[in-house]
Amino acid sequence: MTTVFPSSPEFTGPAYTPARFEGDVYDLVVEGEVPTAIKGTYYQVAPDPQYPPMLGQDIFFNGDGCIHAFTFADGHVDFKRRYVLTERLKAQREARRSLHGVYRNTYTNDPLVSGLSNSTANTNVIVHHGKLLALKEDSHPYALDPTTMETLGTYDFGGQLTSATFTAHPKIDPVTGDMLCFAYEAKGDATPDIVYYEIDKSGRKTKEVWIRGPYAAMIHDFAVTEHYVVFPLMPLTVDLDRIRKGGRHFEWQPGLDQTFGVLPRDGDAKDVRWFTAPNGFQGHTLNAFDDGHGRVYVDMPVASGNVFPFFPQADGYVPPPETIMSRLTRWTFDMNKAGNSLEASSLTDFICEFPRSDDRYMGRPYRHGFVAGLDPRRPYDFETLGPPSWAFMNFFAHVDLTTGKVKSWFADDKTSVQEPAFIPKSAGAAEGEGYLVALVNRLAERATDLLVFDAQHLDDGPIATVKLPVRLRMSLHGNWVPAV
Ligand code: V55
Ligand code: FE
Repeated sequence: MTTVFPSSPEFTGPAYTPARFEGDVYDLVVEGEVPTAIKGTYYQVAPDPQYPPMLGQDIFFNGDGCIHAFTFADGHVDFKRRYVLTERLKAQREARRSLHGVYRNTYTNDPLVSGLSNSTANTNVIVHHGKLLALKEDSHPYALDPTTMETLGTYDFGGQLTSATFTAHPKIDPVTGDMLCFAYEAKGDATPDIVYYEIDKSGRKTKEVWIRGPYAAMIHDFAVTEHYVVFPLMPLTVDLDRIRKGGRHFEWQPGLDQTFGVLPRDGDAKDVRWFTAPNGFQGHTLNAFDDGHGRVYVDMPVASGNVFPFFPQADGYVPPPETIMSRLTRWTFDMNKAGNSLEASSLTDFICEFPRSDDRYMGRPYRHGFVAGLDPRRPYDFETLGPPSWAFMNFFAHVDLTTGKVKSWFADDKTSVQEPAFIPKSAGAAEGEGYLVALVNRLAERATDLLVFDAQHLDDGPIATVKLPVRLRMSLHGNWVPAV
């Protein structure tokens, strides 16, 4: 490779410099003690561009998906890192260069990849009916073998997927094991169509409801409860003309409401109700539940403005990052009331994102939340590190939603923390009783560690630091899969 990566923040520094390797490390070095109760694999995915961008610049969200697997057994942790061998990555490797233009704009790609899946498979990984699915919301999933991490190919659930796209944030119903999932822009670029699916634990589609949104917008995550699903349409809209002219897929709309579609799970398209709240940025879902009487509660960080500076508004404006603060919010939808308004209340008073709950309580009344937080009052080694890069966070927090008590752990002035995942102590353990794992970037050392906490005692600090001998690129989402 004779070209080099750009010197912009998207491709430089301890978190964002591409890592680009694949490999295995048997028995990672552990400081402290990994509890033997932790048995299974933590899968997690990073966008990691194989080649410098064809157009000379690119956004973080367009990197090729590379999966990390941390397998825990007997107090030891083994590591594997593999690219998803997507159609686009295979074509790039053959050409020995990037063939892809603007994020989610196939009109700007090299003709060599026309007709191929545009998926980078870089946003989330989840195991369902024995398949490791690598997800990107613009395309069908990729399936991999969970043990070997060999890519099997694009996956349409054996012909059952009728949409052009598929979410990166499916949920598993803890009672049935069904995958509750959806697609937006489900009939292709800029279509306002949304489809909701339920896929049972043997991989059979048991429900499919098509609805039409009021406009085409990003629906990055969604929320499920026992009786409802909620689709948050973010004020990031899509315009086919702009895309055809080679422009950005998404544009921030500062004057547009936050919109939510609420679908009863036993209902049909005619039963969807639309709710609106003032302009803001809906983040990832922590959890949601309903009271059995038509009141639906959805908990998520919500920011006052655009968290994605790479999707600016029409005049190019992006707010200064220090003015954008995501705060954990509870939305209440009352299906007994007419109208389109909903209530918002604050759950905590600090900046956070990447919320996770004990997945055994997905969609049900729950008590424990875990987040990555940003406390701007904490020390930061600006002299060594320069300005913090996008998605910089500096602490983990456990929020007890019953008592309102928060326990947190600040890393240090040279560490950025990533999304945590909750691991139950055992299948029958009480809610929140278990461990929290998360990657952290050691920014001064250009290193990456996996930390293990007692989930109920984050403030005691990690009980184990699992050290990687190589730096990983900044990553996104992951999920815990217990050993069988
Ligand atoms: C997100 C991430 C994406 C994407 C769309 O975090 C939304 C939100 C990593 O790619 O394509
Ligand atoms: Fe996400």
